[in-house]
Amino acid sequence: MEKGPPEATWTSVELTDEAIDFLETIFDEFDGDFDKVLQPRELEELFSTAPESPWIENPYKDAVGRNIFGELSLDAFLSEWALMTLLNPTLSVESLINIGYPGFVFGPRKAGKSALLNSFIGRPYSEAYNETNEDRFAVNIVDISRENKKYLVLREISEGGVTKLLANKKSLASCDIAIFVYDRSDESSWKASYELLLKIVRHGEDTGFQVPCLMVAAKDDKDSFTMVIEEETTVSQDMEVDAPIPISVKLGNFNNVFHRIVSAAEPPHLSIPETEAGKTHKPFHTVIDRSLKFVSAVVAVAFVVVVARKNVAARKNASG
Ligand SMILES: Nc1nc2c(ncn2[C@@H]2O[C@H](COP(=O)(O)OP(=O)(O)O)[C@@H](O)[C@H]2O)c(=O)[nH]1
Ligand SMILES: [Mg+2]
Repeated sequence: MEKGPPEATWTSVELTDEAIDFLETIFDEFDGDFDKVLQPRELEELFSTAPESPWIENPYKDAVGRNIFGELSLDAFLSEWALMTLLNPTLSVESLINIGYPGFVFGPRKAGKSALLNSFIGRPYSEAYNETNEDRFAVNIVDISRENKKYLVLREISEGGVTKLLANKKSLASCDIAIFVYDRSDESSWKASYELLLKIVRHGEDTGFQVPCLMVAAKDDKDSFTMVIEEETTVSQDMEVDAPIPISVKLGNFNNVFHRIVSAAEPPHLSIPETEAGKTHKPFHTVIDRSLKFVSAVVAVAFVVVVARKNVAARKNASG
């Protein structure tokens, strides 16, 4: 079979600005002394949550240029990802997954999803409502402890986007944590968010791709609707999901929400809710261990391909 140049296979995948930023953010974050190169020690730290650094052996060890101290520039760093993508896409995806957790943010219109994503990347709060019309990602680092940093990739899913998402049986395979946001002052927002939670939990029970879930009670600065606490308690008890986390982006009260999101995403998964039907239908629960291995065909592959393409562009520039 005739094989085209590797570039030909890479260019078929769409890339996003968020994806490009992702690996650059990683590089900068682990470049602790800001010298624009990653020392072997910094690289080791970067992969400290992976089973082992994927680049300590050949073909990766000698594949890219390093300076005399064995340090990697950003270009070399991106080139290693590109090579890994080419030679071993599975390893590439797994390596990316090991340093990040993808989470989906569900909730009805105006619940406060975008406000949550914006605050995650340090954007100021805005009173004005801007509808989110397309896929929106927000990526940042969450410090669990000094040694344990995790990349959390939040993806806002509009209420209308849920049906499309769930049309694919494996859509939740690329999700480590599902977050359900609602406006605590608005009963219909709460009801809609609860319906979404049920939908996702049922989908998980039907497909085997079960996801830990967290509920976020947004706009805690406003008066809650009367029944909210009672209903929240009932639901969290019935579904065996943690009590909703109250936050107010407006007042800057986050109640440790990002930390709690990452903790819930990390195995072992203690926050997987169950419907009544699910409880009586055990097999799915026991068989499927949604470990990180499955995760993120969508997000991670996008990232990987970005690097590959960036590298192609860089090489073209260099040779042209
Ligand atoms: N009072 C108050 N309003 C908020 C808060 N967070 C978001 N909002 C407002 O609620 C509206 C909808 O927020 P947005 O995040 O865009 O909702 P989304 O549709 O779920 O993405 C906007 O006008 C925000 O200013 C909050 O913590 N307190
Ligand atoms: Mg939005």
